[in-house]
Amino acid sequence: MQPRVGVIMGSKSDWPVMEHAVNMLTRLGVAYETRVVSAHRTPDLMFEYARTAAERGIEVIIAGAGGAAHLPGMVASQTPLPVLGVPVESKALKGMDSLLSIAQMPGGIAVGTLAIGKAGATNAGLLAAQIIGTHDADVRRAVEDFRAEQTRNVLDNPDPSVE
Ligand code: RP5
Repeated sequence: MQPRVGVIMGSKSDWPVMEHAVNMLTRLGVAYETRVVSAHRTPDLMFEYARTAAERGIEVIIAGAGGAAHLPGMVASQTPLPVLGVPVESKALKGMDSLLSIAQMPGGIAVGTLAIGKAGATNAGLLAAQIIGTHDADVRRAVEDFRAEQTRNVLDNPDPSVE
């Protein structure tokens, strides 16, 4: 299937977080590709990936990075596609560095910044599907079904002490 979401990350070490984005895309039936693309270790690859993503049929890019996390902003500067940034938790500063690096884009180049870590990666997958759902009824329905199921799960299990 033609990938519609590009899920990239600065290092293989980001995968345990970024796999949650992929899990959500899989659940919602959205085709994706995954790549390690580093802003500082493979800058040429990063530019090539960002510049060619749209013409390859990618519709949304999810970019995860930790520390001085310039990957999402640099990629956003080279593509008209929406870029969703996931701050990966860093050892030294617990991901606050990643969050601020990704969120504090100067006006003019947009990166949609999600929460630090697993929740952010999960929601990046969800938001990518919601963006695609604006023009794809099947994906929109999958998002609506997911949300309805989530609601049902809470309402069907009101007692927190019961497994
Ligand atoms: C960033 O540096 C990556 O996104 C990763 O979060 C962080 C550490 O990378 P490794 O040293 O674990 O490869 O580029």
